[in-house]
Amino acid sequence: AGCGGNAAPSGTSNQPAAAGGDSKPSYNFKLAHITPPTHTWHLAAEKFKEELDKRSGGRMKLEIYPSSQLGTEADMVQQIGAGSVDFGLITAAYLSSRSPSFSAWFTPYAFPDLKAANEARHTDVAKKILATLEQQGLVGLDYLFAGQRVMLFKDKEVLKPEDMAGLKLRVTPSPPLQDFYKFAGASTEGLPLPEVYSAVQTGVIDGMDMDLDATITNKYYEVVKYGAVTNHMVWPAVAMVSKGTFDKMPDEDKQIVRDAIAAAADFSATTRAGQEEEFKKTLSDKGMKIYEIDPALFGPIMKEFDQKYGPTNPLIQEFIDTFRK
Ligand code: 3HB
Repeated sequence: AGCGGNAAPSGTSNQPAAAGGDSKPSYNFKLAHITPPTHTWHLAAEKFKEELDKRSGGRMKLEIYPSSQLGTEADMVQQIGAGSVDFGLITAAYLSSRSPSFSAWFTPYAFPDLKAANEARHTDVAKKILATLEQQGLVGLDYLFAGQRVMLFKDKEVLKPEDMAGLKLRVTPSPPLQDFYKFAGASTEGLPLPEVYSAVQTGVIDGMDMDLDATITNKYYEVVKYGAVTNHMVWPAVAMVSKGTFDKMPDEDKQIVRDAIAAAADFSATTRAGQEEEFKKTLSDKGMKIYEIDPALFGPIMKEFDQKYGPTNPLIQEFIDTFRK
């Protein structure tokens, strides 16, 4: 669907290569994601590649397909389910429309900072949410974070939630993200990342939900004036592997994959946490006004989120109970 198929080298990548004697299998894996090669997640994918190579003594090779080369996230998940692509870094936002418990990650203001979100990877509830992918032929391995969510406005300085009333804002097509802005009185446009730049440039939208990472890598600073660094939600990618690929691997190799992705996830969150001030400065230098909004002003919206989403799903309720202080 949509990706045109064989951008990939010939042969299925998910078969352990036949090995003579009792030597261990070797692998040529493929990994796909939607972000450009400058984005934190791509750097994490490269780290994963290095770790796989090192930890397997050269038996595990990885080819990375960034920038939606293999299609939309829907296309990628389909390919991973079928086993023609082995690994994906897929936004939790997209997954929330296939497996509702992923909405839990968009509990507004659940974490004080990225470090706390990264530590939440290891909790029972985070692991149970990953496990819901199993029914779809996918094995959820781990979470990789980019920066938290911020708000960009083309030409209105929004200082409180009420200022968003009547604005048309791009919000990624995921129910909890859409609701957050609807609770504030904005109208939302469910555009995926590649369509956002021209929509704001031409005035189809007045602003967007974004993170500092993509604001820089996708050059939104060219077309918006105001950036409210609210950090109101985290932004995880889910590292997943095809169940077909994984089930065929010996336990020792599965563990190598798990350890390599955990190293990449730690690398990603730690690197990104250290870039917050630098990213804000980059955007100020590009001419944007960068400012903050007091989280307390979003108190009623947090309450509305918890009341609407908690009762829909036991894992979302468990997540809220675990992290909402
Ligand atoms: C998004 O806002 O849709 C998005 C942002 C990222 C990475 C992927 C998608 O930093």
